[in-house]
Amino acid sequence: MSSDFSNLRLDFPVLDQHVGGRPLVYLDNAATTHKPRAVIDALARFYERDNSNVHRGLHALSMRATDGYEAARARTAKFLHAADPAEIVFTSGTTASINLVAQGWARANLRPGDVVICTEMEHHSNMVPWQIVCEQTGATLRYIPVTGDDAEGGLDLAAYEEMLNDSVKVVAFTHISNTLGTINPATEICAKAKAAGAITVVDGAQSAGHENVDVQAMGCDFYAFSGHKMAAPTGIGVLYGRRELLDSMDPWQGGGGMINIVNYEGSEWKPSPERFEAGTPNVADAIGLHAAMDYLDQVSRPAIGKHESTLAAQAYDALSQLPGIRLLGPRAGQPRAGLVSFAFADVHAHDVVTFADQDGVALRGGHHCNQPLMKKLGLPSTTRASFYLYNTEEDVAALVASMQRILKFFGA
Ligand code: 7TS
Repeated sequence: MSSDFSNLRLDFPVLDQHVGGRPLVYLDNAATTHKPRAVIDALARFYERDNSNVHRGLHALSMRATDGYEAARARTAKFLHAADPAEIVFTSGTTASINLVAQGWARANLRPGDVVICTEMEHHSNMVPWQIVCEQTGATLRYIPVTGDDAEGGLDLAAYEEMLNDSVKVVAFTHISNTLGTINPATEICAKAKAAGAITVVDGAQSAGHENVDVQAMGCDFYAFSGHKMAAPTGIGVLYGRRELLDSMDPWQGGGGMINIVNYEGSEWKPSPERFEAGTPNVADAIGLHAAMDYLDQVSRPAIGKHESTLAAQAYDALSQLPGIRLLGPRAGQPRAGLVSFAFADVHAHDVVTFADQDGVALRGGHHCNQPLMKKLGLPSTTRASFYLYNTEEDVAALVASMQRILKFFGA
């Protein structure tokens, strides 16, 4: 286990470049993270030696590809402390995983009068699928409010408790907010939902690669995440589902690989997880995900979370000194994940991001797929700096210097 973060940058080839004549300072990790050499090598090895379709051939390459794909599933179960690899469904990402629950479980189980609860801080990926399925079934969608003028109070858990009753069938919430940096009390939220008889769907897009996740200790029914936000390739994601629930669900998509028997009259499904993986799966990227999990655990996920939270807290403190700045999410000294979201009174986030790019600092500006929350907070957009294991205190200093230059330029 290594907790020396100063050299980890060297493991990421893409970071070895200049932007705007300066060494790249990549602070857009909540959108996507970079890939270490170990992951790039695992992908290249697969395509150079083992490339084949899975579960279909009895030839050597197909067997190797199948073994690699299933080993990735077993590794993912271990990564999440799931009881059984059959509880791991590979998808294309968090969005696909949540849609699978909405269309696979909720569409079949919701009735008019039922209630789905999500929160005001959800990414559109954990909001729109519930809007769609509520429209389809006649169920009602309610939101746990976010408190504080700058959303500094997080979720209103007292309001959540008041919302819970027999009609609530699903509670879907993000573990870590991609817009605020808030860390939600997932175990507590799941326990309360379970006591009310609702299933829980946790959006783990911003948590899976940043802290130890134990789905059994958390007590969730479903947990979704994307590989690309945790050092793995794009195009691969995971849905963890409790076996009993997955086995109760009909497939969402039909095709090859998910059936036991097909007749002209009808078909019989395989059990989970194959039931939910119609068509040729993303074998190479599952193998890349496996390599990413090994890499992250070699560094140590709790240490990664601590490192990036420390950098975010430093950024929060330094940025709060700047004139006309409004910082969102937890206040200084409160627990915060590895990102900071802020807005200047007189400079639009798109200008901030464009100017920062000239300094080699990559940021995200916009609504972060959280339009309703932005509207509630009275902001068109924010600028967001999000950290990962390869970022350093020097990156925080570069961010702050760039923001100072921009404010000066705009005479703010
Ligand atoms: N949920 C959360 C909390 C997210 O942050 C994101 C992506 C998603 C779901 C969707 O993940 P996908 O891999 O299926 O697209 N968040 C962001 C972001 O903050 N900036 O770009 C993408």
